[in-house]
Amino acid sequence: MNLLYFTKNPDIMKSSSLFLSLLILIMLSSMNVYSQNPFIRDQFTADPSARVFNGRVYVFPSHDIPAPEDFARKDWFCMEDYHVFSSSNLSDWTDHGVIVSQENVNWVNSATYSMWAPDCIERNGRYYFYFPANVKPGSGRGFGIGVAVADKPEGPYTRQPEPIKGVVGIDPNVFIDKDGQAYLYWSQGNIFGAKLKENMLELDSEVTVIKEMPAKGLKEGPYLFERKGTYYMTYPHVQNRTERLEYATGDNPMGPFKFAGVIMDESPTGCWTNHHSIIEYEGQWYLFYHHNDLSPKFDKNRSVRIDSLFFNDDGSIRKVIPTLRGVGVSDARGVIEIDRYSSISEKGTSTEFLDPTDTFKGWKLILNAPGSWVKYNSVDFGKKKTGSVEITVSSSTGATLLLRADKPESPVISEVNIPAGDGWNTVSARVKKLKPGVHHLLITLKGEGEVEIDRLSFK
Ligand code: FUB
Repeated sequence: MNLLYFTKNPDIMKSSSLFLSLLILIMLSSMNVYSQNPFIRDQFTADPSARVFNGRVYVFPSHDIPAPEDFARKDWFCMEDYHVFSSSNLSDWTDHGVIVSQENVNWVNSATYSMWAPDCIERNGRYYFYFPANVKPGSGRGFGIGVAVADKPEGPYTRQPEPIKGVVGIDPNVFIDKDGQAYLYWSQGNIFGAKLKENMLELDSEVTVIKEMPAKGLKEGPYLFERKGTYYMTYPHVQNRTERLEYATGDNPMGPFKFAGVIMDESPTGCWTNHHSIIEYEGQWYLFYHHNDLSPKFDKNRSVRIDSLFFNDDGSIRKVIPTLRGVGVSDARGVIEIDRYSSISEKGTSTEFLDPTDTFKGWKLILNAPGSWVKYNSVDFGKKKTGSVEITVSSSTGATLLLRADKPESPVISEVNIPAGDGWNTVSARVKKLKPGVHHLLITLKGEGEVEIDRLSFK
């Protein structure tokens, strides 16, 4: 296409700006817009390190990939680069692309695909991204921790030529205390810590084993934060079979820390690792963690999640129960993935992948017992009247769905009659007597039948 001609002809300029707006619209609508768990669904992501920078939440996860031909360990973690994601509402996420790749770090042994859990922190307007990886053969043993520096959270990042001296291990975590002293924590079976120099690139103290933590069982993935003068050292720990998230508290960033409790239990479905971070954003605390939602048969292909976290009055952390619904408010005019529900009836409700050969296509929800129901919390119906609902469904028997707002005893706002048929159809129905604002949505199967629901949206 001759771009010069295109931009000089006024008629074409008009249509090109229309074309551009359309393109932007298409790009926006194909963005990963999810306020449910997992919140990134076009790639595997793990070990989410969340940070609040300039009023936005940035997530620096590691990036699991299926093992390529040249990687012999098909049953192991395989990670070659890092993306960064950001959001201002925890519902709409932007992928800023790859910020560091094993191919462009001199000291990394790229045959090992070992770009494991990273972290990032801001100091004096610069962003320091810490990442572990296997060092090249002959230049030392095992994992080193490197740093890449940028002027913006989304990069571009400049890699330091060598990993940090004196550090052998994985899972870097950085904390800057109120007095400006920075600390680096990492793990290798146990949790280690040291002070960092002002330049954020070198250690400024001896390496210490963090004490007074549970003595037995693997501990990794440290994440330290401070709240009301208490330092919370949080970490995944294998107490029984797999990792659960625990925490210990102390009066000093280097401890000693006293075991204080469990933040999240072991995965009920057996995902061996968990790895997390904790932030406060706009007055609410959140736990970022991972699970193998998109790869239930292989727990080295994981996906990042968010749930709200609460403190008790004495500063202890309430256990977080993992949810599919996640956090954030869903726009009623957007796509509501009802299979990421808040709660379901005991009987007659299940979820399945839409296409088991391509899990990235997502899930469907199935209702197949009279009265079976699904509840989806926090849908924003806006300020205007809601007139109709469009629901993408499949039902070989035909079925009727009743939609209600907030409570099971609330009046029906829509009755959706789904004719019997093959494959997916979009069915519309009128919505009545629904007050504007944010509501929980309840969908109940009326009478007999079976229906599969992919998604819905209001108008
Ligand atoms: O993602 C690879 C490793 O698995 C991380 O470094 C650990 O924390 C565990 O999540």
